[in-house]
Amino acid sequence: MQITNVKIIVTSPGRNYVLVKIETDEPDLYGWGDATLNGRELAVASALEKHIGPLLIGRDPDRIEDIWQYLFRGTYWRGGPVLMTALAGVDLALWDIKGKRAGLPLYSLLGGKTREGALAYTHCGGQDFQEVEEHVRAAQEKGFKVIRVQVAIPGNVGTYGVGGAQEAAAATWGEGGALPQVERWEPGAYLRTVPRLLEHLRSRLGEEIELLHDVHERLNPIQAARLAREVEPFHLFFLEDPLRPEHKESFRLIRQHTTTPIAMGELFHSRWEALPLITEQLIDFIRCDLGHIGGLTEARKIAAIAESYQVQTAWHGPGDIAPITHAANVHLDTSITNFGVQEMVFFPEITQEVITGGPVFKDGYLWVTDKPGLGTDVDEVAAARYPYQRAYLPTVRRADGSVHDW
Ligand code: KDG
Ligand code: MG
Repeated sequence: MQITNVKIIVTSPGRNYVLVKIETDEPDLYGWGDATLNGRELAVASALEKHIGPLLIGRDPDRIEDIWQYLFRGTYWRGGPVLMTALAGVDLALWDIKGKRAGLPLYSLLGGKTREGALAYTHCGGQDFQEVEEHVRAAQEKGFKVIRVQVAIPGNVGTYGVGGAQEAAAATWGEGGALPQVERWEPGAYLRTVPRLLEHLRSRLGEEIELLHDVHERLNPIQAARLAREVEPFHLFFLEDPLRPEHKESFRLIRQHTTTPIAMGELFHSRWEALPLITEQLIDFIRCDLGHIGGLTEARKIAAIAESYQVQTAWHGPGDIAPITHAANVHLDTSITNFGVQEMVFFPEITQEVITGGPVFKDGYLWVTDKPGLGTDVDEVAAARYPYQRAYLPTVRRADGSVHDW
C-alpha cells in the first residue's frame, strides 16, 4: 500500500480549520487529520503543502512510527507549534487509515476499552458570580459533573473565558479580515476575584460538583502559589496552566505552598517539555493538545510516561481544534488507564455540516462510535462553501500599556 496524494483544505465553518486528507492506492481508503493552529492556520497549511506532503508520496501509510520519526527528526529543524501541528495532522490521518484498514475503531487498536466513556468538562463563564452560577446550574442539568468556571474581572477588559472575545476580534476588521482584539488585564484584581468566585459557587452549589479554573499562563510563580493556596478550601478538580510554559522549575514553588491539584500543558509541543513536570510530580494532570504535540503517536507515549508517576491526562479540547482531534482524544481517553478528564465543546451545526462524526456527549461522558478509524469524515463540497477568514487570538496589555501573555 502506498500514499498517493496529500490534500490540504483550509475551511471556515464557524472558525478556521486546516484539514489533511491522505489518499492511498487502495480504492476509497483515505484518512483525515486535523492540523489547525489557531491564528497561524496558513503557516501550517503551507508547511504541509510545500514541504511535508511531497515527502509522503509513495510511502507505506501503515508505518506510522517510522513516518513520524522521519518527519520529526528528518527535518533537522525540528519541533515548534507549526511543524508539530502539521505532524499531528499527518499522524491522525495515518491512524484513521490504519483503523479503516483493520475495520476497527482506534480505541481497539490502542489496546481496547479501559472505560465505557470519558468524563467530560465544559466551560461556564459569566460577567458576575451570579451569571456564572446560573451557567453552572444549566450545565449540571445537561449532565456535566466537572465544570470550568471563569468570571469577568472588574476593571479588566475582555477577560479570558467569559465569552465574546471571538466576536470582538472579528469586529476589529483590517484589510483581508480581522485583526487581534487588545484586552487589558491586571493581576491584582484577578487574584482578588477568583477566590471569591469559588467561595460563592461552593456556598451555593455544595461540594459535589467538580470545579476547575484556567489561569491561562498569566501569573508569575509567587502569584500562582498565592492563588493555588487561597483557593485550596474550595477543592478544585485542578487549577489549569498557572504559569508560562517556559518555566517548568517554577512549578516547585507552587507545590511547596499548596495541595490544590495542578494541570499544565496545552502550549507544549514536545514530550520533553512535559517530562520534568511529570517525573518530578510537579503536576497532577498533563493536558497537552494532541493537535499540537504531534498527534496520537506522541500523546500515547506521554500518557504512558505519566502513568508511572500517577499523573493523569486532561487533553486540551477547545473549539479551535477540529472534531477530528476531539475524536482522537476520546479514543485515547477510553483506552489508557491514567485518563483524568476530557475538555469538550459542542460544535455548531455549521461545523458539523463540514466535519461529520466526532464524540457524542451523554450524561457527563463522551463516547466514540465503533466506526473503523477515528469515526470522522469531511464533506469537501461543504468545506468549499466556507473559505478561510483571517482571524487572530486576542492579545493582552497591562494598564501601563506593556505586553502580557494572553
Ligand atoms: O487557541 C487558544 C485556545 O485553544 C485556548 O485559549 C483554549 O485555554 C484554552 C482551553 O483551556 O481550552
Ligand atoms: Mg486552557
